Amino acid sequence: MSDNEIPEVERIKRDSRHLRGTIAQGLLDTSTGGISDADKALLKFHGSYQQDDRDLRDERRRQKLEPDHQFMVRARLPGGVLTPQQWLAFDELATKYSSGSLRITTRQTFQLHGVQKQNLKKVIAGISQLQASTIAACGDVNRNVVASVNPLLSAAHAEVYQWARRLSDEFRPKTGAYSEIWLDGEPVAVIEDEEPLYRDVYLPRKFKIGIAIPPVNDIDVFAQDLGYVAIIEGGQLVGFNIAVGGGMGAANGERPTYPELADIVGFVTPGQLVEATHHTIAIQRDFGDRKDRMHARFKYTIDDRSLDWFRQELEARLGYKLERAREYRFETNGDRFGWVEGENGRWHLTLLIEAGRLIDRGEHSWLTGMREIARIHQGEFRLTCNQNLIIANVAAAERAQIDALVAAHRLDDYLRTSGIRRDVIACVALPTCGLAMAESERYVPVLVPKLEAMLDRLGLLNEPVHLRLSGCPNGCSRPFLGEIALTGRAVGRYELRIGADFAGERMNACYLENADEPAILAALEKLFTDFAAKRRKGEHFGDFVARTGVVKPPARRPDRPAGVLP
Ligand code: SRM
Ligand code: SF4
Repeated sequence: MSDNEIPEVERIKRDSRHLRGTIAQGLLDTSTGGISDADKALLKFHGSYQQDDRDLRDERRRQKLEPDHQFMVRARLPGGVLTPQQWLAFDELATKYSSGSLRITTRQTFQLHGVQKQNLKKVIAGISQLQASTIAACGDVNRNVVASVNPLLSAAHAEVYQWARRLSDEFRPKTGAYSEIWLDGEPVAVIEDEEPLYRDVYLPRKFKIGIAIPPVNDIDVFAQDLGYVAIIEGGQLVGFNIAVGGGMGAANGERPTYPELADIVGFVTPGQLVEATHHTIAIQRDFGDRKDRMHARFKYTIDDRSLDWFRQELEARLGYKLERAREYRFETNGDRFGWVEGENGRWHLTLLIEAGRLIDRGEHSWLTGMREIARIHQGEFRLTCNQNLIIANVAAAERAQIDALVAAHRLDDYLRTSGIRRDVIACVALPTCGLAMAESERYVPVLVPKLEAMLDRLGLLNEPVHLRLSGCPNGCSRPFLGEIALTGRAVGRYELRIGADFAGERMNACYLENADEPAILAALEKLFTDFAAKRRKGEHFGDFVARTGVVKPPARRPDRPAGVLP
């Protein structure tokens, strides 16, 4: 391909000497708070985005100042697990160098926002000293591998977590650029096979892997490029069903892009997992669209060629046929709150963290509270893909002490919450996200009380309903899997979507386009009223609106005619 045919990002990757670019020099330039455009693209592979505070953008422009450049730093925490020592160190980095919060993401890791350029190296090096990393937390590579955090921990759950770690380590970039730039590693000559899997141009687009353990689909396994459904028989992990080609992003571009759920193509044993993953990533490396980034996700590679093509290509590379997928059943894609006892008699407490934002605000001293808990806690912490938090592995005798701290810092919202508040997921959006068209995280405390009042009037206050908010259609809160979802279109305007199921196996459909709050509330009031009056026993809201034909949720791949978008 000539340079004219490929997007700028492909050229930047190719010419970057395995992600080095001029990042190290750019960090030393004190004349600006930002870095060059090429380095911005490469920095993502190191786990950071250059952003600016959009609340201040217009005012700074008026004052002829450069934007308020700052950096978001995302950690790579496979399976979302961290120790109390790591917690305390993240807390210290956030308090010293960021805008004062730790943000749990929808891929069960931490983001720090508002880091100034002069502190970026301290933060990334600081995270690396914690036996953690930021490498490939963003960028066109395999990202943080997510895994179910079902607090009903068992030996099989622990094994699944180890596989998530193994995949995360195996498929992280191997370039020496990371240690040279952030850890003062000795520069080494760039060698040809520095990246045996990713080579010099990495993947065409981001690639996401997750492992779910039925019956809890808390990672939304079908939203992953490559999802594994763990199959546990008689308490033993026997293998994984492979689901390929999921993704949530949808944007208005020259070519339509759309959300898509992954489809199951077979089964692998634990011993075959790494090899199957390697070849799947390599297939996307070799066949993904490198001319059009809007069409470069793995879901489009599969849609363009078919699931059968993928299965045959994978089997040819593996040298054996995939086994047939095994039976499984998901019941929910939400989290389970409160204390749960594990198989070995240890306890796990899941806390509700609104939009994943750990901050001291109003009566909630969440950052301080978690610091105090981390100082005494002997087990570990687990971050969930629903932006919540588990204090895991607690001895029965230590529960009371943890409960007291949880109550003292008002971390116990899970005890008082409504059914709709319990399962809200909201992406970051304004003011840091450069792509946000509308509020999301900051809209939760405005919108949810209005919905609660409405549900209360109808006797539905405790009814669990999965609500997801996104500031744009990129889908970072996986909104297309919300029983109710709002995706931002413009300031104060959203697409209202309804009709996903309760377990992350069916997407929703558009009910209202470009709607403002009064229109959204009026529509939901009517739908909730019908739901209260006409639902079947135990029926969830999403299933009700799909069954009664209020919306027609999209068909999944094998049942959909070729070329028809979901
Ligand atoms: Fe995302 C881009 C935040 C999970 C799909 N996402 C962004 C950026 C980096 C904006 C940008 O490119 O400038 C956002 C930074 C906002 C900020 O200020 O922090 C951003 N995404 C997030 C997080 C923090 C949302 C959250 O509130 O938790 C999540 C971080 C996850 C992590 O730890 O790695 C996050 N993003 C997701 C998910 C959910 C998931 O992976 O389970 C999706 C949908 C699944 C998928 O990938 O298809 C998602 N983010 C996107 C997309 C659309 C990709 C596409 O295929 O079209 C973009 C835009 C892009 O890549 O061009 C995007
Ligand atoms: Fe930003 Fe859109 Fe992702 Fe929300 S969904 S964080 S607004 S890119």
